[in-house]
Amino acid sequence: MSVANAKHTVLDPVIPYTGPIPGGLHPGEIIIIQGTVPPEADRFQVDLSSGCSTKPRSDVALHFSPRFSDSPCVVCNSLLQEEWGKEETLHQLPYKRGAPFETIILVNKNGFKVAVNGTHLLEYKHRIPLTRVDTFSISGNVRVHAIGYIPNS
Ligand code: 9QG
Repeated sequence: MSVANAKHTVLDPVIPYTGPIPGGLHPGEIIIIQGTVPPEADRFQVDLSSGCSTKPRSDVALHFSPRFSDSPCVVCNSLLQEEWGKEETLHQLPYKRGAPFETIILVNKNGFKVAVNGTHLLEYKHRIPLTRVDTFSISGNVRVHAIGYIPNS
């Protein structure tokens, strides 16, 4: 699977980036993010949201946040009516400061599956119906070369 398979790609976006997910998200679809972590990175985050409002802030179905300082981890959560839910923290970090990465978010009926550099990392059960998710954002300490949307066959 690569961005070459993508139906829609966004190249070298300025960070922070927010844009529509073409056609919304359906089971079997994949979002690929190719980027590089800057050498001094503290954290970055990918958000799959319901709209792009900032005030009030849109609900976030998947907040995926790799953190590099102190105890490296990946935190996932959802934002509902401007309140964060319970964090799901994985004390494992496949990203490296200064290194390129490829992250794949696979959309399933029951949740999101995330793989980094070809290895499964985590699964996050849906807390917000997929039908509400239409916006992709990436922000924080990250450089992004390409975002690709691969439809379900
Ligand atoms: O810290 O944790 C995820 O549970 C919060 C952070 C928040 C999220 C949240 O401040 O930060 O990571 O989108 C946000 O508001 C980001 C930048 C308990």
